[in-house]
Amino acid sequence: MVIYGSSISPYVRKVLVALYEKDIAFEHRPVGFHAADPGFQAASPMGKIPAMEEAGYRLADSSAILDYLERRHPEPALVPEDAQDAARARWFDKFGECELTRQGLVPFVERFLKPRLFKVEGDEALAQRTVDTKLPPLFDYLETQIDGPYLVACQFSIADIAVAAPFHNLRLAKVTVDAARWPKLADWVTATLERPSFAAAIAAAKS
Ligand SMILES: N[C@@H](CCC(=O)N[C@@H](CS)C(=O)NCC(=O)O)C(=O)O
Repeated sequence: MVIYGSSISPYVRKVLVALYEKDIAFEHRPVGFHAADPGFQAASPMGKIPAMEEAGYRLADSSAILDYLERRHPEPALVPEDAQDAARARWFDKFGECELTRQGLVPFVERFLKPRLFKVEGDEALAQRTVDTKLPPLFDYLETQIDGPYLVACQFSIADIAVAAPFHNLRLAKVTVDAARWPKLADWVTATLERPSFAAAIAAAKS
């Protein structure tokens, strides 16, 4: 299996974490979005990362890839068995993408990506405004949802993967979770990003 996409992307990180959790062998091609690589272009119609290819089967989108991995390699399960828990895990996958990553990428792009990668000045006012006004309501919500080591049921799942993934980008943007204001969230983020699967995915981005 070939996985396309730099793991600096939270969406690529989701896929790498699932692969490590399930102990699936893969070849990683850490291309950027819209890369010229023909294999990547064939796998990702919109040029977004991540994408994958396995024996001629091509797929883009982190959630779609996670679904594929779950069906092909059911153990250990990353989607709970119970119908309500499974749907709730999917909700957190959506929340992770549509709310948290969408907002979290703003300070990441302005403070990290633009100056470090694109060598242009970021919009610090926009970054700070997002940190001050857009992220706190999302952190408030998560604080009410955490009651133990995992977001859903008694197992590590796609919910934990999708919600924790953007927090590494937030760290790179010097955004931390204030433990005095969001104690459960702060602990959960620390513990989840320390899992071996997340540590390996984060190390892949550094190299
Ligand atoms: N829904 C997609 C989102 C992927 C995505 O937006 N990736 C970003 C990188 S973090 C990208 O490729 N952006 C390029 C673009 O939007 O054209 C997924 O979950 O994989």
